[in-house]
Amino acid sequence: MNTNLLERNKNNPILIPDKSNWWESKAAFNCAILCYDNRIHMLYRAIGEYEKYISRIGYASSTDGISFDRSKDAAMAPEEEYEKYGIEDPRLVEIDRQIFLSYVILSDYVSEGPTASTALATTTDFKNYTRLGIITSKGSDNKDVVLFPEKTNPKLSNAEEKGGNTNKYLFLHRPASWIGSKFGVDRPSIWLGEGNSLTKFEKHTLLLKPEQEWEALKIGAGPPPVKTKDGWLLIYHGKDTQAVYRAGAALLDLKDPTKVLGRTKRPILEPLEPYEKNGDVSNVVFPTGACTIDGTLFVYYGAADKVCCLATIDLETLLDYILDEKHVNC
Ligand code: BMA
Repeated sequence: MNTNLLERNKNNPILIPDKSNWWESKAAFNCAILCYDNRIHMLYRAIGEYEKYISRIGYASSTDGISFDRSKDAAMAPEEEYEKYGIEDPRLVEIDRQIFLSYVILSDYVSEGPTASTALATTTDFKNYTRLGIITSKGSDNKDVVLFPEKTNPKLSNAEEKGGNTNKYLFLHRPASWIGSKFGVDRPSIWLGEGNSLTKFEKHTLLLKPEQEWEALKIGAGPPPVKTKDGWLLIYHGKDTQAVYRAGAALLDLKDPTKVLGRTKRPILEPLEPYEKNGDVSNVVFPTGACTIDGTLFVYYGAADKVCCLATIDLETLLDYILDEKHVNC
């Protein structure tokens, strides 16, 4: 396996639990990233107790993408009734100069094996957050939801709407209950949804399903797709039968993101380092944030559900690799 395609930052982990701050004293992981107004903003999942395992969201920011200054208070804590079992795994995106975060909410305590839904919020200052409600369909047990940073008109809309502004909001999601013959897939897969509003996605296309052994149980989107000259770059995770989480990458057509241009057969990152192999959930690399700085792709990931880490790669190199992999597949 080519597990060293991404290069780990030598300062890893770049963010660890803060024992002096109760709400993030046990774990600080799975961070969202957004480059916005010359700063790199981070929202991360934080745990302060293991009894109920209720997640909150912390905020930190940086000028170099490596050293982060964190805020003392949680950026978001459960407030709404639907958030009462915790708010997890934020993903940040900017659409038309507006900042949005999607985040996971649960139907019960973690110990009870809850189902998941995904909610949306917006902020202008990373201090105040306006809740926009739940955006996944009822009963779909749905997480790993990421919004595209631009409205687009995928081919699947063309037949229906001709003329006018037909651009749609797009998101990727992973409805765990959408399996069986009706859905054409036997394991939780990544779907592309489109909608006229950010809170209602109506039309869905199956995009990627588990194919390799390292993806055997399920796959899910990582950070929101990154726009590149060759297509939308998607970093995603796969879980295998031994519960190991690894990262892979795919490239989607810019104009019609339902079209997959290439996909890595082998993981581009897998648990190797002690901070990835041992933690609250061992053997996990879980990418949730990305940004490009001077041609280098920064991929942020949670390691072992404990800490936040960074790995980088020259963007061109990764794009070439994904397209090469595709050729190998042919
Ligand atoms: C997923 C999510 C992530 C977590 C990962 C590994 O289902 O719950 O928050 O990092 O499992 O435990």
